[in-house]
Amino acid sequence: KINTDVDTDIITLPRFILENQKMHLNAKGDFSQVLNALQFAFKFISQTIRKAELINLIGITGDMNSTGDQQKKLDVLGDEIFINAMKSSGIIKCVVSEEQEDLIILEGNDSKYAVCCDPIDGSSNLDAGVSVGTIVSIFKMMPDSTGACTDVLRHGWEMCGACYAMYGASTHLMLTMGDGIDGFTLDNNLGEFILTYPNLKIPDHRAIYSINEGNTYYWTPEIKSFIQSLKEPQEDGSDPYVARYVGSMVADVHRTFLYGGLFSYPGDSKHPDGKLRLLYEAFPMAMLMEQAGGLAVDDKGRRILDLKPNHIHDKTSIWIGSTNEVNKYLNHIKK
Ligand code: P6P
Repeated sequence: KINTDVDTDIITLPRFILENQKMHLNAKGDFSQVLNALQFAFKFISQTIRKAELINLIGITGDMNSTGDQQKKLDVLGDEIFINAMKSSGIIKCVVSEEQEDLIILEGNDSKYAVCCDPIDGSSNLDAGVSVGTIVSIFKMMPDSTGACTDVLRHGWEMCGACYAMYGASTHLMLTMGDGIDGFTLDNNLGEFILTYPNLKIPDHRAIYSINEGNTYYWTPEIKSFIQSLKEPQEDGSDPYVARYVGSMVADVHRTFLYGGLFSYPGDSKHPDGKLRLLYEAFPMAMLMEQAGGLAVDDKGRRILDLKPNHIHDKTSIWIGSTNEVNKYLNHIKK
């Protein structure tokens, strides 16, 4: 007798994409092609990372990447896997990658979509077995463009989609196409992402703050006093906040989606614009967070999605998470 409480009607990502496409009457299937290319890249990177220790990929290549970080072999491989997958879509013309100094134009592809990514975000933690991830923003190209920076140097609200994959104990995928967010988990036996967090909403409050306190000395007085205020009993009598910081943005923001709370990488006297990149870290996480019912602003309180980069590797400060928690920061800087 077979265990009958097993769900036999699972929703795989391909099925989810197809059902979503049918809901958009004028959809020709192009966006579905973009998502299929992305999901292949995530599966391939996931498998490569998990084998990496075995085929000894982790180690320093000795090269420096465009952002000056010491480049690890896996960064290079993740970047190559991602770019090849985008090329295979046939309709992604431009790719921005943290690992590439300049925008990449994919010859032979139709000029329909531009994709920006951090192929392996948090890779400096990889050797320690910490979860890393791939973060992606998607723009529909300008109508008459054949591929140029103007296709991606746009406001965050112009994105048509955003997603991240997190390579942890399991491989998770959070995806938005502008109508809520949905979470998937990779079933390695099926080789498919399965819908596990349909229409995810972030809790509107949670006393968890996530920030690198090693930078305290370099923060502005306002940020120092705000973080200090979270460590004391709150005005409503509730306990001081809990601190949680992994040091891998995907891991810290993924926890924030599931538990609620506040993640921040603020600017400081060493890095006035913070450390995180606007196009392929802050923008995608901000779109996903707003679609999940949260907020994302910079140190000055400006909505991340209203910002517009001047250069493809521009950085921004960021405060992102539950509405009540981000509003606490906004109220503090208004004082
Ligand atoms: P710090 C990882 O290197 C990363 O780009 C993000 O994933 C992470 O949030 C941040 O940098 C951590 O930076 O200065 O706290 O080590």
